[in-house]
Amino acid sequence: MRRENIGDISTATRELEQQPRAGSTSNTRVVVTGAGGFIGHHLVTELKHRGFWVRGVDVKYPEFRDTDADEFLLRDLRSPSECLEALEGSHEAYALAADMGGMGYIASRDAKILHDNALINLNTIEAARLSGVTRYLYTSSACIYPEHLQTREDVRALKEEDAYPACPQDGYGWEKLISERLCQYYASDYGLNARIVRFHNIFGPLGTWQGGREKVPAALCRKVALAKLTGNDEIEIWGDGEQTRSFCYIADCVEGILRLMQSDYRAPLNLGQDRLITINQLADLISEISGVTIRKSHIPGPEGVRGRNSDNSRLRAELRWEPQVSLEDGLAETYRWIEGEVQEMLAGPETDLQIAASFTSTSP
Ligand code: NAD
Ligand code: GDC
Repeated sequence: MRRENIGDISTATRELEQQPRAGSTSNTRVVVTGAGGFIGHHLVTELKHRGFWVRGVDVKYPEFRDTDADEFLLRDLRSPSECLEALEGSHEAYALAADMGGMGYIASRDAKILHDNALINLNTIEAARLSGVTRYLYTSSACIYPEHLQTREDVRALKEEDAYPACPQDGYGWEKLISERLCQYYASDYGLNARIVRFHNIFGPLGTWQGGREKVPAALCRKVALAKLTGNDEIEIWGDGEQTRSFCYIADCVEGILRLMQSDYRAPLNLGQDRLITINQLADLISEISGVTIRKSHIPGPEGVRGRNSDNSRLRAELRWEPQVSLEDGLAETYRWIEGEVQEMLAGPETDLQIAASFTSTSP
């Protein structure tokens, strides 16, 4: 069953909050902030599989599936008092809430993103300290790495120590870097047992695939699916498509988060794949999976860094593990889900068709 997005929190929507349910085998009470979002939703599901009692917190319910959380609180974490309610009584906290999106979103909202995400993280970590949380995991980003190390397609993979001297990407990256420092200061000054993970472009089913926040794997799956289902074989790609990235499947992301939380490793750690590919190659892979031939049209758009890859040496050394799912397998799952969503949209009312038509020009 789908839930509607809930933008603002009202008394009425709070009454929808779910009651605790049976099925927890661990006494550990875990809070996941951003549990209405892509990674948070999958993380909640996996924590439940592993027997934890889980509270999800977000300003909205998950968009595509019901949550598996025992309790789901609609709270705005920019508010200190709502953060205290969110963290109250918890033992472990995963801090995922953020105003975030792909390049089409973060490239043009520096002030709002830095302001809102700083409030979220300042309030969340303080509430965790006051609530006596024993383990805390903060989700940072590859966007904290200096832009001048990411100017070529054949970029050297980024090691954790490359973060300094700092010159992060956009207001989004600056906030992530300062919130990393915040975790480290809370650890040294207050003894907070904190972990910091730096994600590199995570993708998979149940992630945002339209509306402006989607990252390139979902955007290209949507465009290829539209090409297949409408017969218009042209898809638009921002830039010349020779920019490079690595992409990590959601199941690996969740596994990595849980391994890091269980470990004793406290410094920032990359979590991503280390296979570098161009955006044009990514489009070709998705086209192959879909079974439809596409024509690429390169148009101006926000490109971000020219190349970015994850150096996984420290990840392998510290967690004795690295992401396992191939890009092909991950994309096949993701494409299948997005094609189903697009199909549903095309079968929907006229307004949805108008949205679909607008996707033929996607430059923001
Ligand atoms: P997402 O946008 O799907 O989820 C973030 C959630 O935070 C959303 O559901 C949103 O409603 C919630 N949120 C925003 N403002 C809030 C507020 N004021 N109070 C409560 N909740 C609020 O993003 P995601 O892909 O699931 O990312 C999760 C975390 O990982 C984020 O911190 C993000 O910056 C980080 N990250 C993700 C990626 C990626 O590739 N997905 C890469 C690097 C870092
Ligand atoms: O949006 P993104 O996936 O974010 O874009 C990757 C590259 O794909 C960019 O160069 C972009 O121009 C190109 N691209 C081509 N066509 C399209 O239709 C499209 N849509 C999108 N979205 N991109 C297109 C991300 C941040 C995240 C997060 C991760 C960490 O940057 O936006 O918030 O923190 O990095 O890895 P990307 O990889 O630049």
